[in-house]
Amino acid sequence: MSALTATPINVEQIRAQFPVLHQLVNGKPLVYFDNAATNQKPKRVIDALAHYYEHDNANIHRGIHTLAERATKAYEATRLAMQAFINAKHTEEIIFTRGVTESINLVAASYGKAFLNEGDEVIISGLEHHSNIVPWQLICEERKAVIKVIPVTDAGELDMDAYRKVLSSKTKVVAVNHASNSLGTINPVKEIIKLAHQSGAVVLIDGAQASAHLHIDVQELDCDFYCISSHKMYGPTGTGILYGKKALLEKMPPYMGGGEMIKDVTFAKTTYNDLPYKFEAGTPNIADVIALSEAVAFINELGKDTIAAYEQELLVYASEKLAGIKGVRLIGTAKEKVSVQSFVIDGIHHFDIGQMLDARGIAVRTGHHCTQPLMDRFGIEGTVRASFSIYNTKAEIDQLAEGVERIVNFMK
Ligand code: C6P
Repeated sequence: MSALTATPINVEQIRAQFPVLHQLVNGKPLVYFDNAATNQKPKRVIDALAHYYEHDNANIHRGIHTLAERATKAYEATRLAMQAFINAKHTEEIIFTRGVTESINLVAASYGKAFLNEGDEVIISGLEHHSNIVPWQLICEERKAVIKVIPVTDAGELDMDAYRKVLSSKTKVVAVNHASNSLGTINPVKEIIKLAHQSGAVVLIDGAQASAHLHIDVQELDCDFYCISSHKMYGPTGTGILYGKKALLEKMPPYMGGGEMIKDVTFAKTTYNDLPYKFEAGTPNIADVIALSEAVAFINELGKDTIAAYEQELLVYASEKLAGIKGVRLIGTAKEKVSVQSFVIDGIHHFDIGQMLDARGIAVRTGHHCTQPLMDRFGIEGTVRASFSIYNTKAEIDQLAEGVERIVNFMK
């Protein structure tokens, strides 16, 4: 794991900003370790939602009245904030979507329709979430293109030699995640992108598990598309972005038709709006987009290095504690990881472990985590997954370890 230098954090001060953390669950103080599914929201994000509905609620880009102008300005301010967050070159490269799932579907459907042909190949990896598998299956079936998969090693890393071998002039798209939701593996995306470009393919990066933890610089990465969900980076659910290189987005056909994405409509012919509006049909999720600005500010004020350094400390502590419990087998032991640790206990079903932990107020995710092919790769049905955030503590990890140990002893 990488050594990071960062300012020490005051975790109690951070926890104080998250109202949801201060409650009892099943009579015990909540320990929230399901951050990879969705992380919790600081009060400033919740306040921004309420403020919008109490003061500014109006449709955007349409009205000339004051409220409409205020709402439009705040909505577009988030576009600028997201542009800076990922260092995109042009503002119109930021398209608001419902999140990563919709962003990937948009690219697969639109880019795929325009540029995939019979016999072309799309490379994904064995670490992908279903959201980065199924949209490609849908379009490949339609366009008679073929999916190829980069295999995963026992540690949960991508087999880069196999990737080099599978790349060819037939490869048109490479779509991989920046970090795995089930195992936490950080993928060598810069290298993946460079190799894909040498073969003439475009690259989509699923950044669902990266945006709250890792620096993202789309110009430095040189990726063609990058997808983010707001709710995994302290923002509201139901929104996120697709970043796409302007030159590519301009060539792609619209994904959805409706208001806002048009210039002129007649029954004979419709002309489409400029970027980014060409891909933003209908009234968007205005309030949530506006509140996302506050999530970006929260992350920026703490600093990604500080967040990553603290979360790495938690990850190492948790992995060592869990590995020390008799019967616990860690799944996902890559060298570079975000703060996610999956494990299984042979002979005890992951659902039972999850339920027993919940009885102690500890929230973890259990199951296949929408990565069934990855579970098949490890010959398991699912795992227990604990994922850590900036507001978690080592004392909470001690409670998790104690809970797991008791479950092991109880079920013996
Ligand atoms: N993973 C998890 O518990 P949406 O639902 O569109 O915001 O994100 C989908 C998605 C895509 N890629 C990766 C790598 C993801 O982790 C997720 C969401 C959650 O792991 C819910 S299944």
